[in-house]
Amino acid sequence: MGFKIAVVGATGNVGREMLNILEERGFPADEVVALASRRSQGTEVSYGDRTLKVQALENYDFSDTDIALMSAGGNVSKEWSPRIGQQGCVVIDNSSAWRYDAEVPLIVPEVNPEAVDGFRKKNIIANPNCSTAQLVVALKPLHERATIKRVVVATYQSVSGAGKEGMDELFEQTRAVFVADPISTKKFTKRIAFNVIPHIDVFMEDGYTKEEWKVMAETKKMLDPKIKLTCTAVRVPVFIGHSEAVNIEFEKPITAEEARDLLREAPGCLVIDKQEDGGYITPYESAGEDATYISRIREDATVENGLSLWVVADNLRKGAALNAVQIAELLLARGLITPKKQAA
Ligand code: 11C
Repeated sequence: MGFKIAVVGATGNVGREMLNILEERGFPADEVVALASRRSQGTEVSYGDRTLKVQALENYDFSDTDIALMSAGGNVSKEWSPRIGQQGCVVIDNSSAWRYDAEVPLIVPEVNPEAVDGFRKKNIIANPNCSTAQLVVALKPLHERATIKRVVVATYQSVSGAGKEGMDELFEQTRAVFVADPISTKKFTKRIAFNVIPHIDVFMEDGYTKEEWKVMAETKKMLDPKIKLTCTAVRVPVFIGHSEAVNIEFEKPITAEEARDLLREAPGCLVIDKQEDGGYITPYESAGEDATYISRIREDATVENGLSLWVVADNLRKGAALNAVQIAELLLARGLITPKKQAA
C-alpha cells in the first residue's frame, strides 16, 4: 500500500515541478491529488502521463492524506499548514512561513537529514529558500573538512524565482525591446530585460534585503550558527537557474585540489571545473537537472585559508520541488512515516 500525497499550489512553477519529480523518481504514491485556490479549481495539470483536475484547497479533507507538499506562498501556508498538520498529514512547506520556527525542522537532505526527526512537534517541515539550498549543499563537505569561518556570497538569481509572472515579465520586456514597444514593469521594480537588479524581496531596517537575510539565517540554522555570512542578492535576466559567486574563509588550510576532490564525492554535487574556455557550468545548462554544479574552484590568496567557487542549480528543482520530494523520501528512509491506509 502506497502513500496519498497532496500537492498544494499545483498550478504554480514549483507545484508543477513537484508533480513531475514525484513521478520521475517513482515516489511510492497510490494517489496524488492536485490542490490550489478556488480560482484554479478545474484547471488540468500533468502527473506523468496522467492529467489531474485541480481541486480547491478550501474544500479538501486531509485526514486520509499522508503528505502535503505545499507551494502556495507564505500567507496560505501560515493559515493552512497548522490545520493540515493537525489532521495528521505531514506538511513539507516551500514558503518562508515556518523556516525560522524552532519547532520546525529546516531540511536539505544532503546537509542535515537527522534534524528531520523533530518534525512531529508541528507536523511541518520547511524547505529552504532556493539560493540557500544550493549554497549549503556545496558548503557542507567543505565545512566538515576545514571549518568555515566566513562566507561572502553574491547571487545571480533567475526570474523563475519570482514565479510565472517574473518569467512572463522578462519575456514580454525582451519582446518589447526588439519591436520598440514601451517597456512596462510590474513584478520587478526596474526593467529586467538586458539589465540586472540588486534587489530581491523587501528591504529590512539594516539595508539588507529579506532574500539576503534568508540566506544568512537559513545557512546558520542548517549548517552551523557560528558561520558568519554576508550576501548580495541580484536578479538577472535568466529564466531558470540560480548562480552564486561564493568566497569562503576557513579555520584550517584547504587547497583548491582538496576541495575539488571532496566536492566530487559529496552527495548532490557535480564538479565541472576544467579551468579552460567553457569548462564551467552556466545556469542555462542547469535547467531541468537535479545536481548542484560547482565550477571555478580556486584559492583566494587575499585571506588566510580562502577559497572561491561558482555554484549553480535549477532553482525550481534543487531550490524547491526536488528538495521537497527528497524530504518526503527521507521520511520514508528513516522509517518516520507509514501510509495511513495501511495503518487503518
Ligand atoms: C527568488 N529565492 O528567487 C526567491 C524565491 O523564500 O522561498 C523563493 C523565496 C522563498 O525570488
